[in-house]
Amino acid sequence: MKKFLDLGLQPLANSFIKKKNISLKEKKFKLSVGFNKKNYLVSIINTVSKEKMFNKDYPYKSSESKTMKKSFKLLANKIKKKFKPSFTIEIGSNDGAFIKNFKKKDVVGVEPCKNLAQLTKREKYKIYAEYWNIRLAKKITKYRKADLIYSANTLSHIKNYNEIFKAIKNSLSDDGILILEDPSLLECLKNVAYDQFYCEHIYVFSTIALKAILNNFDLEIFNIENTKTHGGSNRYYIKDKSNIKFKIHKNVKKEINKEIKFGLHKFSTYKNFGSKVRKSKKNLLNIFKKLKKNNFKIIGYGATAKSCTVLNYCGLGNTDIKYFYDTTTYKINKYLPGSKILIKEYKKLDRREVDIVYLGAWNFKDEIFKKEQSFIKKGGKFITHIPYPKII
Ligand code: JHZ
Repeated sequence: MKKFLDLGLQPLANSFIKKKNISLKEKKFKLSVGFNKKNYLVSIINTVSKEKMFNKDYPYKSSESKTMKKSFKLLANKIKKKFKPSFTIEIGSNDGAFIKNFKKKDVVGVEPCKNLAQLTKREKYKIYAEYWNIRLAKKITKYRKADLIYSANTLSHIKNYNEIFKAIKNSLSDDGILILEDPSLLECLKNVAYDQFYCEHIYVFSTIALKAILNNFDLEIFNIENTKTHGGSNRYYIKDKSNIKFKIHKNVKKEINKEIKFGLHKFSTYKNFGSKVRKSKKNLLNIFKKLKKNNFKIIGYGATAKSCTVLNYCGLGNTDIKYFYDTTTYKINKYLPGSKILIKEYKKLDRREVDIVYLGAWNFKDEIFKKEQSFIKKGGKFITHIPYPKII
């Protein structure tokens, strides 16, 4: 593994601080990112144990955004129509945003964050509040194998992918398929979205890396869709090599060619990305410096895990951004890790109170701009660092 990016010392991205703990010393971890030239995998170098990150206090809920809820619903309907699965497993079911679109008897969820698992269990869905592994997979599929395994934004969080894919392979029926969805490394590099790297995101996958890993399990990608979610993701349709029901779509080759053309197989591409990230930091800090000189009132929008990386890497704090708005109940009245910026309950942006807003949730820019039309019409502005720092 060859390092190409050093993002400094970072707290756990979702460890929001309670007021009573604000003066306690936070645990911080080295965050650097490397490239494995054997299988093209990009991953963070020092990982934190899963128990520290995914436990009963996990704050992130997929249903918090209209865009996500809608996209899960559309996908579930498409899958039901196209593949007609009689038994579906979701790995990382979060608060149920995806599985709630299925009949209770046809689906089970796996969600180790007990607070989230509880939300879906309450609605009588079958949820295993455990980490996905071979033992659990055997338990779930003892009487029937899965026609479909779905997992979005989860496998990139799990260090031991060998165990994960073995468990998946053992759980699929003969014609069964796996659908994976995770941020695209190509989009991450194109957008200089270095904030896709934080403690939880152990991997940001490329197609070429995933292909190399899947090959070890006789699994293969048979189709790929590029989606807009989370700043540009790929949805991979995967099957066992022995499964001849599905032909390999030309999209797969197309995506691989795009990645090779961009240079995702070469270390020099990542080195170049590293320089772009350092430049991005410098330019973002310059923007804040200028705005502060003019006494503009700046707040943040969306206390994302991603913003934890940006704020801590750039050294931005509560003298730069007064507070953040976020709709997630669990985050409200807590402080962002590291930067210690207060998170307030969301209310519509008011031009009389705010001049400029840092987009922590830049991936929901369209949804947010739609919601904040009146602020924008009255001259309110946003700061984003994607694809380069600017005021919009
Ligand atoms: P969002 C999380 O990352 C963590 P984050 C995790 N590791 C992962 O992989 C991705 O999700 C998928 C708020 N918001 O989705 C809600 C508003 O306040 O970009 C959320 O707190 N108002 C599992 O945290 C945050 O922004 C709004 O109008 O980087 C969005 O977080 C909208 C749209 C969102 O993921």
